[in-house]
Amino acid sequence: MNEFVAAASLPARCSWVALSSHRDDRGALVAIEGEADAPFSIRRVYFLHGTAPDAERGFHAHRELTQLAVCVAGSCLMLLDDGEIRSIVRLHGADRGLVIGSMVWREMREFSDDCVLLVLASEHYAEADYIRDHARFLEAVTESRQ
Ligand code: T46
Repeated sequence: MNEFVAAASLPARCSWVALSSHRDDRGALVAIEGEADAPFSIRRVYFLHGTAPDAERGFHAHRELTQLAVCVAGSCLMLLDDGEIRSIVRLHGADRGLVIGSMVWREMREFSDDCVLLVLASEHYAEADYIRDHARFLEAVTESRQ
């Protein structure tokens, strides 16, 4: 993945969210509230961990789902593609989240050994919401613009 990392422009329906870290001499605490930090009501939480450094994940878009991804430990790269803008961003730091809206293709690579990627989701898990074929994704994006 040799494309520009931390591209200036994100695809539509994607944005960074700054998360407040409550730090004192005991350490740090980061809270994420639905309909505030996350721009949706949180219906599901999952996290990726123990990912092999050469593993590639994602390779899909969601028809309806919006998510907020926070790399609470380590780092990984995420490619985002809305059919018009294609960006690669590095996720790292528990004080910054990435909102990934509907109809955004994502691919994840270059997980650090210690990477823990926390994801808050707007809906329960539904395989029917996934588009796992990139050509079909581009067709659906084109149709939605007509
Ligand atoms: C996404 C990226 C960032 C469940 O049973 N429940 C769940 O909530 C999820 C997310 C997954 N699963 C099962 C389905 C598969 O058997 O866990 C297995 C791995 O899921 P998947 O191959 O979709 O994992 P990733 O890392 O490719 O994608 C995941 C999310 O599925 C996806 O929504 O945006 O992380």
